[in-house]
Amino acid sequence: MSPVAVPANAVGATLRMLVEQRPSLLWGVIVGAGGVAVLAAGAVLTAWIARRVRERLAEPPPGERLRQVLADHDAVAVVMHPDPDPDAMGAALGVAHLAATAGTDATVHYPGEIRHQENRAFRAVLDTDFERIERAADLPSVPVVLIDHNTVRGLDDAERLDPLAVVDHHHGEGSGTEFTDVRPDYGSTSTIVTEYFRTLGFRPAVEPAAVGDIPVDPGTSDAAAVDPAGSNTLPPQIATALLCGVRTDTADLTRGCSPAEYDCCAYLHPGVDRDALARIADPPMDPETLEIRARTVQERVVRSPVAVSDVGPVSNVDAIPQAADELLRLEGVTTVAVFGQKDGTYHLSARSRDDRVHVGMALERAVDGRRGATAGGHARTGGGQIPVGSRQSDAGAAPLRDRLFDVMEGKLA
Ligand SMILES: [Mn+2]
Repeated sequence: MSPVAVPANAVGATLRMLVEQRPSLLWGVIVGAGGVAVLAAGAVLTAWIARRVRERLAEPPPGERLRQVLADHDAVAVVMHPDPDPDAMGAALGVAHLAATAGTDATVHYPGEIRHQENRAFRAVLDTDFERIERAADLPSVPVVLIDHNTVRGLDDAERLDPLAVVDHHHGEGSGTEFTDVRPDYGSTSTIVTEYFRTLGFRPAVEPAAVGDIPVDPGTSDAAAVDPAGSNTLPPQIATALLCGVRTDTADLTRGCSPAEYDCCAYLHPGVDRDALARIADPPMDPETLEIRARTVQERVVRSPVAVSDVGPVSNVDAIPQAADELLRLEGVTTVAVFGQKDGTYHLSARSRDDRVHVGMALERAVDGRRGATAGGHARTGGGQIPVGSRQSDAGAAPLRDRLFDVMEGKLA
């Protein structure tokens, strides 16, 4: 006899007893069970109706909403930040293309300068048409889309601008009047824009594979059977630009990456112009930049693990942060500061891979109380400018170097 037989028999016996002695109670149980079943069915039906209603009311994905917002205007101005890097440029080109597919004219603008050799290579290789502006008043009088930053920077009359839309991956309070998509957990703005194309059903146009490339298998690729002139085709220029953006902002998928960056690269891969990508990733360097990098190494003063280097007069201040990156590669060194002089100002750049040093705060302390000086930054990177004529630097570069050592070594609280 199995163990469950006893209770089963007991239940059976109880039921028989009920049927014989209290038939009305049994009917009560049957009617009650029927009622519960009807209620349950009603609940399932209600949940189904509620889900359908929610689906109908649900917001469309961000890419669709942005395309709708863009489509509502004849023209828009896409605005990048004052130091347009491949992420800003790639995402801006992407949004301009999205606008074009929605029948909206889009122009791309930037304050500041495109200086870094990789940024210049991007502009030249991808044959972009970006327009430099100095004031918001220089923009055409059409709604503005802010890319890769969320509050207007680098324009004196920034308060004139009230952006229609904002797409960015930096922390901040900025927003657009009709569309805001700010995702600080993403590695780049280009990732976000790539997601728009993907969710809207765009497919990268397959680029003819270069010699030695792994051929794209149309059977497994998102890019299968794409009509290159089709409206849902992502042109190679845009796919390549977006991939460049992801690459540089994440240091080749090694820094600040989310799974979205990997998905984005896989999606773009078949449509990327690999020759253009290589030319942008490894552009020729102008002689001065290379010389400043060499001088940074030669002129370094090391008090392990801190190194400081004074590179003297420079004409291209953009080489200084690159020189700081270079110096940080030195074995035994985890924190560096590099400075050079241009037009009566010290330009300063610092880096650290030591968690005990907050570079931005250290630089703020280094320039504290110096008239006309500005400095700051993040935990690992920072920069600043100090007028050469100011009190501290009157005596030359040596006191500045000593002070940098002190703040980097944590001697000045
Ligand atoms: Mn970015």
